[in-house]
Amino acid sequence: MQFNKYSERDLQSYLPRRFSRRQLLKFAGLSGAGLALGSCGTSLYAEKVRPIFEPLNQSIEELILQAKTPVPEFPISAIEPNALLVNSFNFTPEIDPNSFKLVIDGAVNNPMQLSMSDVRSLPLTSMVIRHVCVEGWAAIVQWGGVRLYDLAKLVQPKAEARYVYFESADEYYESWDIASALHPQTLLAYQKNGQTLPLENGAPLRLAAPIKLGYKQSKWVTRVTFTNELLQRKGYWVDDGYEWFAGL
Ligand SMILES: Nc1nc2c(c(=O)[nH]1)N[C@H]1C(S)=C(S)[C@@H](COP(=O)(O)O)O[C@H]1N2
Ligand SMILES: [Mo]
Repeated sequence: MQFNKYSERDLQSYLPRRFSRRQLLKFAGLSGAGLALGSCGTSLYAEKVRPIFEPLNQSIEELILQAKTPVPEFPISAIEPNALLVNSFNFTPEIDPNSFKLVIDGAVNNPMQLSMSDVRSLPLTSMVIRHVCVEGWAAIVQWGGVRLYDLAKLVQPKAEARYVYFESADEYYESWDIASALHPQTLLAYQKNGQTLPLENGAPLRLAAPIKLGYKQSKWVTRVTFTNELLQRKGYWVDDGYEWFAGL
């Protein structure tokens, strides 16, 4: 990982401002219109991560600029290991992490399917934040995972993308405004309190962010879809009258 000695900003100045679609496909180890990001687990790390140093298009960068202020995090010592209550409204899906593929599609230039090893090869972001459930409980939790922002840099949302939909394996679904989804503390987490994310908390991938209420934080996310418009189906609880934005 030779990238570590440079900041992301430094690196951007070394790279062309825009890759052509063909170049991007080449960097991602893709050919033609294929979707899978390198099916062999040993394909070059550097080639895979390179596109995330590519800036997003300007109109989306401007949109998310306002949402970039980080929420203060807690020290590791503040973690409340037993306070996070499992809150699952449907069944608990069984997902084999070895065959699992996260689909990212919709209003993006490079739709992709990522295996968990693809996801783990991207930079790991860790944060200790408070999870707040409208049912009257909260918990300080450490989450580790990939920033949605970093995934967005891989798939390159189109300039007109405004919302992000999350589909879950238990038929739960949610939609977020793109600024909140691409906030630096919005993760697709695969670790909880320093350990592999347990199945009941949404393994292999769940949303985690300090800027939204608990019901926005979908567990067992299988598909992330960028859209230009908010669809009629907005969210599992939202469609029942709960607030859509649900900011903290
Ligand atoms: N797919 C899915 N995601 C979900 C839920 C669910 O039932 N299914 N419950 C939501 C609610 S209301 C809360 S508070 C959190 C709870 O996360 P936890 O079970 O890991 O504590 O998950 C949210 N995400
Ligand atoms: Mo909740």
